[in-house]
Amino acid sequence: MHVAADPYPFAFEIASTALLVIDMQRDFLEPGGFGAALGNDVTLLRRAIGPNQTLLAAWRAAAGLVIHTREGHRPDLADLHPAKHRRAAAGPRIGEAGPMGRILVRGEPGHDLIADLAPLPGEPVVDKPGKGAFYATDLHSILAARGIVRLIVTGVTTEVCVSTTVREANDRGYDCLVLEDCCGSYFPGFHTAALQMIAAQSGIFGWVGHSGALLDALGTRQPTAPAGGGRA
Ligand code: C5J
Repeated sequence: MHVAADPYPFAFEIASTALLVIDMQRDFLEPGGFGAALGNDVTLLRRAIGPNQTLLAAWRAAAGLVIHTREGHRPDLADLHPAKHRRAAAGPRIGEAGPMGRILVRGEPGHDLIADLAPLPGEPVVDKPGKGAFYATDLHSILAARGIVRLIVTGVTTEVCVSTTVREANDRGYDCLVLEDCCGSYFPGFHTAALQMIAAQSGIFGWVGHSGALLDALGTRQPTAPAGGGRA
């Protein structure tokens, strides 16, 4: 199977490819969460929800493996490096009380995945203390155990956790396709630049495409209604 992508079509088999949905958490996407408290416009991230829902439905229907990640820390913050803790001095810090519980702490409401993209039973959820999904997690083992060699990557934010994960995956030998409409950033310019960096130099970190092209490859894209509600 091939998906139209930049810099050239992405070849994959469903059985050896996982859909990796990065950090679609309430604290990043919901009004009143951590991201919003830092002054960010969460609508820039929420644009990715609908395309992810459509993609998840198609990928699940094709019996593809779905893995979700969440950025967060142990309640005792033992896995929070002081360097990470010190930053974001202008806003609420990790572990402090926020509108949806302690910020980016496992088990708190804000740490959870948004209801629109809730995992199904049996879909692995990887809790990660860092930006990259491979750092200090069992993601590599989960993928190896299932014979996964390619990743389709979506989620937030494009230039932070999506980008870091793709770079980590690249160095571990995975081919990654990042779907631009299924990712989001509080900074549109960073979103564009991060995607350009992935596909530049003949795909130095991977491929960039659109979910519509993947739906086409899976044969599940709905035909667009003719303009003006034309009749057949
Ligand atoms: C951030 C993330 N932006 N999931 N996390 O801190 O990209």
